[in-house]
Amino acid sequence: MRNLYIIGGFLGSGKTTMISKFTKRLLDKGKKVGVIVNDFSTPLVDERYLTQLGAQAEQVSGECVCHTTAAVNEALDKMKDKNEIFLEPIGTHLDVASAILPDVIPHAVDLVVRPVVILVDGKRLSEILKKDKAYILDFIFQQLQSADIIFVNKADLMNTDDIKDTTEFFEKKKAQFIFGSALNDENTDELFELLEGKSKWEEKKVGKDEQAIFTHYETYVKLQARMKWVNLYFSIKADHKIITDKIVRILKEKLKSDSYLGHLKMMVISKEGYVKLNLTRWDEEPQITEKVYLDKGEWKVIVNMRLKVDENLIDKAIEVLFDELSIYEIDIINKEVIIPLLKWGKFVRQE
Ligand SMILES: Nc1nc2c(ncn2[C@@H]2O[C@H](COP(=O)(O)OP(=O)(O)OP(=O)(O)O)[C@@H](O)[C@H]2O)c(=O)[nH]1
Ligand SMILES: [Mg+2]
Repeated sequence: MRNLYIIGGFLGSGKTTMISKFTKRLLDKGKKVGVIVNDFSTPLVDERYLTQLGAQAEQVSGECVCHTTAAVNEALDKMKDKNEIFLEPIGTHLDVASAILPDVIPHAVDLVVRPVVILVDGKRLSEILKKDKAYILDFIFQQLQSADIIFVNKADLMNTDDIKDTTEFFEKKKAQFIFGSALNDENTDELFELLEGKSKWEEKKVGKDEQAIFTHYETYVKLQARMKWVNLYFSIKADHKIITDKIVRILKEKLKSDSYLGHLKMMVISKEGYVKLNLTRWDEEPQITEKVYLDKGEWKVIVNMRLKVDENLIDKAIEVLFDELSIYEIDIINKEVIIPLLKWGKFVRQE
């Protein structure tokens, strides 16, 4: 039997961090780990990072997994030899379990579906509850429909007021929830133990006669259309510290005042190592994971960014960025701005 763990949650809520922690534990126990990552385009920082850790990563790209169960089943077929399989849906997924499990369970009969975890960035939720970000709150509601377990992540960043506000929020929803921190391993042991149980979705014995449902189109469209997706991919000969500093500084400078950041992810990779950098709020310090043996050399740089912003502003920011980087030997492989829209139940790219 193979275990399937769905780890969902909004952009930057900590899905990849949580999956990487569990991946390391399971690899240490000699298990074979696979991860299905999902986003609109490639290459993906999350995929590269999880691969570096020793997991087999399969990408489902082009749309949310909640729209493309066939691609999920294909990815599962490629992981027949894996004991433990994680599925990380795109951060703007909706009710992912009800959207895919009725198709996945009859297809992959050797899978045990473990409790579906939906992560919520507790700090972001507290901020949203204070400000008027109803469209994101609507989205988080829909994501929580899938949850067997809600993990209120980033508890280390939350003050007493934040804890109080979010507790009231979840109590009103009559949802089961745990506070903790994927980064600092707070309550992750507890979560790991809970994952030994079975999902309510499996117990429902969903089968072929029950069609996968995809609800709340309007909420989905509204948020997808607002959160633009920016993908940059280039190679550059320079000091990796200079590259990462410049990229974050320029993007922050140009976008901070007129955008809402979902997540900025960056990975710079050479033959000798990598640097991964994440930012989920413009006013926080970037979180950096490093495994670098050499300071200089040629680096492949991947930037994945999701944010609510005017398109012209992104174009300008990218122009300035490449202008400043042009003093180094730089080869731009790909740059794209995607505005995911939903049309007749499918995403279309707006050119
Ligand atoms: N302070 C703090 N930061 C955390 C915690 N968990 C994750 N992070 C940070 O949050 C950022 C986003 O984490 P990811 O794991 O990449 O989030 P994600 O949900 O996979 O993001 P997307 O794939 O873009 O939707 C990273 O900088 C993490 O280091 C936590 O418990 N506390
Ligand atoms: Mg991720």
